[in-house]
Amino acid sequence: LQQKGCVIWITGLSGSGKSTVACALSRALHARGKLTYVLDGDNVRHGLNSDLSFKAKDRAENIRRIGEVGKLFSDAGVICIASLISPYRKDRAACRALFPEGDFIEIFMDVPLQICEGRDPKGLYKLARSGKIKGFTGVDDPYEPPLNCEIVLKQTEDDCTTPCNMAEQVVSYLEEKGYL
Ligand code: GGZ
Repeated sequence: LQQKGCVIWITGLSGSGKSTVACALSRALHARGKLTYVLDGDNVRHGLNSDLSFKAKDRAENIRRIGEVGKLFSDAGVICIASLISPYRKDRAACRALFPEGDFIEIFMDVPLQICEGRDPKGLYKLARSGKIKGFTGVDDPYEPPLNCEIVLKQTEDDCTTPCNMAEQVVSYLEEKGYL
């Protein structure tokens, strides 16, 4: 097999830019001739995981299934990019445990809630604040940031880091680690 697979697991709040970075990263890797597949929480919830709610137990199952599917891709030599909120440390740790050392690369979108909420592309924070959505991550449901992840992609009010810049940071990491 020419390509070594892995899972790049992007965790962070709704609106933190996970899907955008996943997409930019996928393009950057294609440009280098690599096979990738993006598993996006929001998309997978329309199909494979359409039976799952946002209660803690169902979020855990969402993450478990995406981890298992990611492992199948990784075993096939594909670079799988999983982007989902995955708010609980123990669920992410359980996913990590499925992979050989080094093949689970956790990325934290370190973006303040205020920025995510300011973006609110689907108006979900607004609905959550007005009580129309219950158990929304960051509003009335917890988000546990990683304590020890491979990459932190930080965004603050006054910086102009783009999703492409962020994707390039990840590409450099993958080069360093021999995945490219
Ligand atoms: C968090 C929610 C919720 C609640 C709907 N909490 O930013 P989005 O809108 O487009 O993507 C979010 C998506 C979260 O799905 P995940 O599979 O990534 O979540 S988890 O890993 O926690 O299982 C958000 C939308 O669904 N959404 N209700 N209550 N996000």
